[in-house]
Amino acid sequence: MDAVPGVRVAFEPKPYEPRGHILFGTTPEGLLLAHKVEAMLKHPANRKLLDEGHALVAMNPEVGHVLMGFEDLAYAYSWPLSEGRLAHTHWNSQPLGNYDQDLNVGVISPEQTEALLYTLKMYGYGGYFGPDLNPERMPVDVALKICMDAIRAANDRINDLDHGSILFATNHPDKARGWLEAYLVRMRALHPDRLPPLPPVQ
Ligand SMILES: [Mn+2]
Repeated sequence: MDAVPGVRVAFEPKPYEPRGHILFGTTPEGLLLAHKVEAMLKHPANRKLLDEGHALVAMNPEVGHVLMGFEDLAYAYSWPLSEGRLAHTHWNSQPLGNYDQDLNVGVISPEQTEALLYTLKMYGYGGYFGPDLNPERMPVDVALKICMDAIRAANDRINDLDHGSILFATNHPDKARGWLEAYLVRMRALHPDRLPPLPPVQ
């Protein structure tokens, strides 16, 4: 990086496959690598950018890789966000562990997709959403359209939530026991009016 100063790089950890264990395979390890590499940079142009608070080693976590490593999706992305190191995002879905499946967004654990989107929203993430797919039994263009639709639909669900009440319930659990869980059940229901009404918090 000192040979070509001023270029920001993004690191995408993957815990294993094809190797049994890959160095810096998890999100926290990727952040440790970022700090170690930046501490080694000497070129004045790089030092100036670092002194101004820019991150030069950023990250591009992939949903599937994060879940291969049994990390919690929303928490995993929140750390690079908190350090201004989320340069890009790779989207797909994946069971915990297993091989790198690159399934379409939201095929597995769609609520995890929404939890991640909520975290990105709270940090004001304005970067790219890169589908990283290996579609099964369908052409690539069909898979891409489905994934972009899945992200748009999940984002709509997130944006429609009652954020004031969610923050109140999160900050005052003693005054909102079970409220958030019951609320999210209703917000995911096709016909919430068929469920018993949920009293508002406060
Ligand atoms: Mn990827």
